[in-house]
Amino acid sequence: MTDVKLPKDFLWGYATASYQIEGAPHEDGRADSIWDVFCRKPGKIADGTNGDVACDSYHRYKEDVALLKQLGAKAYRFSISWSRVIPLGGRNDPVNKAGLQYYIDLVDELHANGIIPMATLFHWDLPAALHERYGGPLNQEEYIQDYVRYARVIFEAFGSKVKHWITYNEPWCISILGYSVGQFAPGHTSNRQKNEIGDSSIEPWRVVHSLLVSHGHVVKMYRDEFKAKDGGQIGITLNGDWVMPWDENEPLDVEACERKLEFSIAWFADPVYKGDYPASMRKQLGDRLPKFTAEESALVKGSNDFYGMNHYCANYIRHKKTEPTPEDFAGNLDLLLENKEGTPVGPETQSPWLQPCPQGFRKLMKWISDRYGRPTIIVTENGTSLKGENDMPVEQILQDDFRAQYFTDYINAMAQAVTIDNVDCRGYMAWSLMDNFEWAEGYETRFGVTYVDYQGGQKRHPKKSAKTVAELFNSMCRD
Ligand code: GBH
Repeated sequence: MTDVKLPKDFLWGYATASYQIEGAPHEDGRADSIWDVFCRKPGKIADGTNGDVACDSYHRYKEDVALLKQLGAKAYRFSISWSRVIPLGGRNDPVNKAGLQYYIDLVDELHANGIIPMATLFHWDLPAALHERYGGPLNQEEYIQDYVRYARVIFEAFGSKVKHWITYNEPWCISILGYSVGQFAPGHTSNRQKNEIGDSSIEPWRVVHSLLVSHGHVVKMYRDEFKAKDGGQIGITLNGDWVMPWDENEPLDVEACERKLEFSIAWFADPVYKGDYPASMRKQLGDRLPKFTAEESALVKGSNDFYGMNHYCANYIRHKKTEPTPEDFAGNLDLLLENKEGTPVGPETQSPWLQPCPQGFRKLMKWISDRYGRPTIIVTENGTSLKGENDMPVEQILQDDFRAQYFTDYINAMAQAVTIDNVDCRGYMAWSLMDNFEWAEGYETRFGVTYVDYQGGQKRHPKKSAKTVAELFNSMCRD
């Protein structure tokens, strides 16, 4: 392998999210998020479970921090549950001191152990009250004011204790899975077999417009009122997988690859770096895609101090020969796991959408770097599930060679992007610190470098991959 290296002060560690790990949904005054409500609907979660206990991190955050320290992590990316801090969510609703204190204690514990906190304000768990009150991000005007007030409460409470802020985790998932496909909370969709509520042709585009403009407002507030004294950085985290033409000799498949990146990544990143949605989206969606007012565009443009990049895998892309349907969100193309010759993207995992393709990571980093003028990138998630892991005996789970290999290949690909392609990447958070509630897949799918014994009191046992990750960074991060 090429001799790759990373900057000595490269920030590496692990990521989690509130609803996936905390449990204690109603303790100390927390109120429901849309995920608490969604999990109660029959048939929505594969194994019928929910986040009521999860990893019990609300009670075990000290164990989590000790674990991070044991694994050698330099940073920890966690998310804050809005309805723990402001149970009813709104700008005139009371702040829940006990809920806020949980995150302050967590951050203090991280600092006491020399671990840098990175906080996400919103990882999908919208307060249920705001969804009921006015439809959450479907109502741009109401939603923005509530989100900005929530962010203000957080920034005021943490001051300079947190220097890395993420406004949103994966607006694509919030919007498409929550308001088009209906696979995630709040489950809106045009598919009447799944839900009586929703319009997949309109809602996802509106939701994202609200998210982007609210992100812009929060970043402006942070820069105007907090940045000078608190010295932090703020950005949005976007998911995005690599693309390869199904038939590499078919120019229309090659073109569709670019369109897929625009519909899944540039949908957000173009407004953030260039001030408007991509032309390919305007062309297909017409007036269903909201328009930025001059004021909104100016607010959103330039609103990233860093690009938060979540990345897992790749897909083969085949153009469609028919006109796009009103529900289409991908750019009128098929996402496939095999190319024309029948070659798979990579080996199978427990997640039907995830087949590893490490070189795709390097290529996508370069694509982002080129399109957006070499932004600073922090990889805020990367990781894999493992086929059949949940059914293996514990000794075998702890020997997760497949995951260790995934991290070896992906971290090397990232280091190549930095060393060879001159990509400005300064951090990497593996997903995830530990097995946790994998949303609609429940607990059957594990993503952790640490095994969580759900039947045995949520005890944590590091897997082999945790050691691999530390070894990789310890050898790569040097002058
Ligand atoms: C991340 O999203 C999440 O941030 C994290 O909470 C989660 O636990 C982790 O992944 C592992 O899943 O079903 O074919 O429409 C990952 C990005 C993008 C992965 C959408 C699943 C579904 C594609 N996700 N993708 S499909």
